[in-house]
Amino acid sequence: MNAIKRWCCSRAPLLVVAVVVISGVSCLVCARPGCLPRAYGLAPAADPDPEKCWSRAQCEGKYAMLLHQFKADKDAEEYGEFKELGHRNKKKYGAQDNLSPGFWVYVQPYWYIWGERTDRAKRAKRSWGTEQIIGEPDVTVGGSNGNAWCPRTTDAAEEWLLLEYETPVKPVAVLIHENSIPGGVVKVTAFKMDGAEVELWKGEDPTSANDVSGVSEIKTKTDFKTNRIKIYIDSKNIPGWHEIDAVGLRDDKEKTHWVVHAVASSTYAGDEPALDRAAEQEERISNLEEEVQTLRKIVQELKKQLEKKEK
Ligand SMILES: [Ca+2]
Repeated sequence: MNAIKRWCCSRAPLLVVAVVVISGVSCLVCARPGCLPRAYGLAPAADPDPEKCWSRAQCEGKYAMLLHQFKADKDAEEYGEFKELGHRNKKKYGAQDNLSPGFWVYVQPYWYIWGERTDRAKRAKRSWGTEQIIGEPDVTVGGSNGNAWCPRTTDAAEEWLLLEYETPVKPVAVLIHENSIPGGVVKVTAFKMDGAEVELWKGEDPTSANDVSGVSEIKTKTDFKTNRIKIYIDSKNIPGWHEIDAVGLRDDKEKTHWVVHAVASSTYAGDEPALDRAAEQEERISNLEEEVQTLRKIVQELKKQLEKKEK
């Protein structure tokens, strides 16, 4: 035992020096300090750039209107660093609840659930549908207009709009064009590129409920990029059919961006169309593929057991 202690004590300073040198050394390939210890499992891996993950998760523009994004580091063990899973209708997944049906894509360490496939035929615009909020304002006179979004009921439910913009920017203002019964907006949030929802503003709508119409300019200071904004409307407590024509996002270079995709809590145009047939078939095929893979594993396992018995 004493011999072991002597050996260890004589080499301990050398070991300490080695660990310090390795943990501080820059990798010869990527020149990042600490890369070498991570490669040997001595330090946790840094998360990849969330904006790059988001960009990859769109699958070269195939998917749009991000409904949910959440972290699931351990799923890399099953799916690797990238997996396009297809359409799924899972309301719950791990700690996540109330998930909407959509197209699932995994880019380590995030799951993305997209609401739309851009290669599908676009349906005709419905008056007061969510799609009426897309693009620049096109209601020129205050008052109810089918070129604006309107919720299903006057005052029966809390309403919200989730709006997607083409490019992530640092916003300095959100411009809400309220063409009929304004005054209902009570909160505006933005989603960071890692999926976190951040409150930008909360309070009384700058446009009065007594006005015919107006543009509520919500000024904000953010130190992060976003391409998704959520607007909350206190429809229950502020009576009337609130209509919104368009929502601009002014960036830190004073350029205003307009909505490219949108979903809402409800719409006066009626229910959102049921899952289209192509998505239904895609989901059935994906489920069958998973079942076939599971059956293959079971058959292989049974074969092995049989071979053992025959020997
Ligand atoms: Ca409009």
